[in-house]
Amino acid sequence: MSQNKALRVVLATSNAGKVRELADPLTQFGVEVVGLSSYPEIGEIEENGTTFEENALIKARAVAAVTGLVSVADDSGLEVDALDNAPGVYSARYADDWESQPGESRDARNIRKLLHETASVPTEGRGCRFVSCMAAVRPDGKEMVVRGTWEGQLLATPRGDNGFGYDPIVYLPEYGKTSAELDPEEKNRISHRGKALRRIREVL
Ligand code: ITT
Repeated sequence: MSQNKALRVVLATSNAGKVRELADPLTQFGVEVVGLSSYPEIGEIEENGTTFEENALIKARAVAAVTGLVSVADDSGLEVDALDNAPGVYSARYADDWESQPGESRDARNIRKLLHETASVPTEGRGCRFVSCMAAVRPDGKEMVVRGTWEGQLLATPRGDNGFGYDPIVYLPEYGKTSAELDPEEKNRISHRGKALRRIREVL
């Protein structure tokens, strides 16, 4: 592998929110970041693992195999104490069994279902955490996976417009804000994804 090629990383995600949070810090680290849109032949990767680690490796392996480049994948989600850690690995697909309201995004439908399912949970039982497992796979087969977590409290009403996914309903008591009220740099400094990213960067 040439030195140039070793510093080129394909981000194995089609989630625009994750791309926003991962591309800049990796670029600042001197890595050339390539998006999945450069490889339309990869198509949808089936995430049939039962843990975040398994799914992150499934995505990173598939992309490294096709591209011949180092691949980084993030599998992440929200664990809610009162729901025995659901939606967990199913966070992206959580409300796919619910009908969308007119103009409602997938993220907004997920939030609507989660707030419905936790409507009767009192404040003291509303603990939750974001989890990000990040896998890096090299074309020579070397791989690693790391985990970052971020504890919060589930709100009953969404707040804030930044971020993506469940950000508007996850409250960080020590900041007095939801994850969607943090600016992107602040979120990256303290989030599950920021922590996992800093760990994986050390091995790239
Ligand atoms: P890729 O597999 O293409 O990366 P995806 O959205 O399907 O995209 P996941 O299977 O890892 O990715 O699902 C992650 C879901 O967890 C995501 O869609 C959000 O609903 C939620 N999530 C993860 N990180 C989050 C964050 O930082 N803020 C809010 N929600 C987050």
